[in-house]
Amino acid sequence: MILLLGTKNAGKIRELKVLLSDLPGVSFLTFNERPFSDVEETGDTFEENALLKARAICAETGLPVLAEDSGLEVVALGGAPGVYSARYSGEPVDYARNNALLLKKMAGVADRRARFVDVAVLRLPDGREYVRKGILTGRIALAPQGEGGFGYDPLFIPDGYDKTLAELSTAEKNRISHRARAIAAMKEVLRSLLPGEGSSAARGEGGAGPR
Ligand code: ITT
Repeated sequence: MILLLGTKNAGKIRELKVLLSDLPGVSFLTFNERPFSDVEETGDTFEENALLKARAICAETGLPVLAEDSGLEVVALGGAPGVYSARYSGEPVDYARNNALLLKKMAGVADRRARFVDVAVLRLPDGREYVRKGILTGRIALAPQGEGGFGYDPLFIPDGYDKTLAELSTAEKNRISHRARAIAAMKEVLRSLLPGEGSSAARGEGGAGPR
């Protein structure tokens, strides 16, 4: 199976390639090998936006597409920046400016609970769709720390850690992240779709149904 990664975000592509590296029988194309148009993210939820991206890129390319929408939800900010995470401080996307705005909004706020959410969608050219979600809970740091990862990683301390995601190695982030969790579930679907495999995950046995 050839699968197109339906994202233009370099940080996501870097992580997805590692997370998906142990899937024999599936080869991956990125935007670099098979370019596609930008998709307007007009949905109110991560799931709606992930579906919009997967459907549009699949329709444009005729390829199976794995797209995702992800972001940060901060409890004290009523779930913001949420689906606006990438462009929280305006266009063009600027991670340092987003982090500065988040810190400003969180100045003096004692409740620093937050979570990362990732909704992955696999869309096949015949119209089948699979949706899988991953969550990572944690808290917002008082100042940016670390150089790794991307986006809000320098400000996000996962539960059970005293370091930000940007201070963890890629391998450590990939063991716990919202993206890793969504992709682990999607890998079960992919494995079941490959010839010669049972299709229980794709059929939805064990609560992992198609959408
Ligand atoms: P595509 O739509 O092309 O995939 P995008 O960057 O626009 O790229 P999203 O709309 O899903 O993707 O926005 C994701 C944003 O959420 C991203 O820009 C970061 O600000 C934040 N984010 C998501 N996952 C993250 C992670 O693992 N670490 C840090 N920030 C993350």
